[in-house]
Amino acid sequence: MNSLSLFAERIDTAAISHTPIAQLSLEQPFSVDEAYEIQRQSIERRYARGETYIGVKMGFTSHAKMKQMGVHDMIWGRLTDAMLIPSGGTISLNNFVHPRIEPEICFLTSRDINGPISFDEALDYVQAVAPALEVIDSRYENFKFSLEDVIADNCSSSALVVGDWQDKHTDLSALKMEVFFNEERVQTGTSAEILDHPIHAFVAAARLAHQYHQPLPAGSLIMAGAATPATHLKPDLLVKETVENLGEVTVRVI
Ligand code: OOG
Ligand code: MG
Repeated sequence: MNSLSLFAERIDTAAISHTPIAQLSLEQPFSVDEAYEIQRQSIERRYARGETYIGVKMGFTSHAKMKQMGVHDMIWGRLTDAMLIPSGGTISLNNFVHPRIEPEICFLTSRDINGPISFDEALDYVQAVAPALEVIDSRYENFKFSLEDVIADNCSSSALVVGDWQDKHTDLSALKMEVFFNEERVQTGTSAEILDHPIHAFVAAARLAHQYHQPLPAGSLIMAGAATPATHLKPDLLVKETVENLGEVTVRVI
């Protein structure tokens, strides 16, 4: 096994045992491309256990997130069926290390995407759009990482909750997005924070997936990235996200 596969195994073990590890890049530096290879191999291990691909997520598509985490480049990660929680479902903090939650918008693709697409073409590839919550959970101690570390860690992906699908023609340019913990508002933002328009995140996902040879078949979910900083989860919460004109999505935390 080379060091990239060893790192993939360590990230995977940290994720399934909910046990944080030291930053891999401090042990041995690696490039962004090598980080994506570690990510790919760590997700292959999940596929080998029976999980299946459902789509991809974008990260650091808003200044709020980049500022919160001190990282300044867009990243993308892979989503599997084991991460998908039904809206209104429940998650247990026992299955995470130090999870945080963030408000997102999710796209469902209507056709295979086989290469870069433009902003104007993007809607042709969208079937529907939905409000979504992402639960991120870094496998690194203290949620601290470099750009390469977080990419290797599948961009902290751990769970997502997607609401009801809505009309893809909904104007997504400036929708109010809010997160509530037991009816108390904890985050407010707008979809404009996501690269000025969430469709730009969809376009970026098409470009990056192509660059890293990740197919995007019809029916893929594409998470556009958070509009606000992420908020730490705690037990006994009903978390709700509302997105203007798209409705709401909830998850219970025990
Ligand atoms: C990395 C994941 C970033 C987003 O929506 O910006 C992300 C992290 O913050 O741990 O999912
Ligand atoms: Mg996110």
